[in-house]
Amino acid sequence: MIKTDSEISTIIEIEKDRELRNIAEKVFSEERLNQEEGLILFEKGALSYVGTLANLVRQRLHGDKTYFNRNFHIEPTNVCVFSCAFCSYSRLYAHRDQGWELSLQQMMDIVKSYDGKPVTEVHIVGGVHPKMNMEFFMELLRTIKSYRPELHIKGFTAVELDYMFRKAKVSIEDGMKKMKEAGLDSLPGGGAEIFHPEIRQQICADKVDADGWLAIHRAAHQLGMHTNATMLFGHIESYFHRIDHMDRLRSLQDETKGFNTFIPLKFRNKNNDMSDIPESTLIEDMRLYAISRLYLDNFPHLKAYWPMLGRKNAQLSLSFGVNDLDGTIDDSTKIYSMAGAEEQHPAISTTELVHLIQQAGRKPIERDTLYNEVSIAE
Ligand code: V47
Ligand code: SF4
Repeated sequence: MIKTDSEISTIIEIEKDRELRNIAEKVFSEERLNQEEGLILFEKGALSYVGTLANLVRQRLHGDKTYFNRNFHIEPTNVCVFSCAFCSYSRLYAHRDQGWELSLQQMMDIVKSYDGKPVTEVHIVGGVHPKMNMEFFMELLRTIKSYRPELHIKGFTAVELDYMFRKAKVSIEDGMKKMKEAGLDSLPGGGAEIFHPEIRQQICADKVDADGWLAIHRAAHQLGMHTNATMLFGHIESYFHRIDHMDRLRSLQDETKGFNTFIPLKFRNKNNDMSDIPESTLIEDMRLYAISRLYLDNFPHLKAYWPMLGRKNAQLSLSFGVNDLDGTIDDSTKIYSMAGAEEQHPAISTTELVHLIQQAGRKPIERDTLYNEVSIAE
């Protein structure tokens, strides 16, 4: 239900903390929050307070609309040259016998298994395999496009692309151009983790750094492609590192306007080198969604990735600023189940996703990757 201006004024007035009241006034009058204010929200903002404000912003941007799409994943390999401490999924090249490597034919068999099904997007993401080079992936892109031209290909994190471009000795700009020409439509948001070097050095020191990640997304935006951005939260980062991360994204978005969606990813602690770190609480998770909705004022969409968060918590996040529940992924996406996510067999039917959204009092809208409405589910 939309709150009236006077109801919101009341919420502000009963807050005793002057700094929090000032922030609410700014949100109310659509003014941008600065880094200090973002930190204040993390340090002092009660869930109910930040949630009410975030819900106001979500309502202003999207009304009752909550989006989902129909997609499927291809994970070409889990062999990876990198060894991120939080990763439960990858196998080093030396242990590749314990992992998987799909051939072009096997990946096309996955695409063909969706013949006649109304999917609009394929999301391609995996480990960074030293032998799967740019040529190999351009061939995959061309083959998918010639088989099913209307299927949107969202593929390859900035980490995968950075490695491919370096190996092929092409500049970021030329590499992106070539991938686009081969059929790549947009980039997923993975690989961002936490940008600040104090944390990045500890959790994923050997892969592309913040500037490299941002440069790849900038190059994609300059070619007219849209991309997403993630943040891996709830491990060793502090509130300061979260705000720093979001601030770097907000600055690039001011420059290019190429980001569609921000996707916070809750750190899951099973089967990885950070298993001793307890997972964040549901209250902290919801506060993070709300504060990111307030801080990232130039990001149109905020997505809860339900295979990682669990479907019930994803449903709850719709009251804390989230307006997108990702897709009806009906394959076995392994990166999350291996890290201990609630959803061990991530499959959800469109009917179930529509119900989840309706139960939260919202209007489910099927979208394509670029948020064009496909149909309005009743
Ligand atoms: O970058 C790895 C994360 C990401 C763990 O753009 C983990 O639409 C939690 O980015 N606990 C890759 N997270 C996936 C990704 C993504 C997912 C869904 C939609 C989109 C999109 C992008 O997975 C990695 C990393 O941050 N991850 N291990 C873990 N233990
Ligand atoms: Fe490799 Fe990605 Fe896992 Fe890091 S998170 S080890 S880059 S698969």
